[in-house]
Amino acid sequence: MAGYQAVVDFSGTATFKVDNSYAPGDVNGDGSVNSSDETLLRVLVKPRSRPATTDELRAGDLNGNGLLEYRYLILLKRILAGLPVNIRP
Ligand SMILES: [Ca+2]
Repeated sequence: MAGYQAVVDFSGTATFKVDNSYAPGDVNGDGSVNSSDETLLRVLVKPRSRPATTDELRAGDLNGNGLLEYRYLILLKRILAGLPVNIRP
């Protein structure tokens, strides 16, 4: 599971918000976008692959349409190459 664990020790009332942070393309959630993310995305876009986790979907869904699609591999390759991407829904 991507993300960080935090140990919280408190007394009384406390309010805190935990927000999963992710970067577009950081599919494995390790804090950087690299070929490992491309490898994982390549697995996840296959029709019979395991379902993506919520964080994997957020990071790999490069146009925000709620899906992981094969065409995102091309976008991810462009991101890795430092090239501009034109992301469309
Ligand atoms: Ca990564």
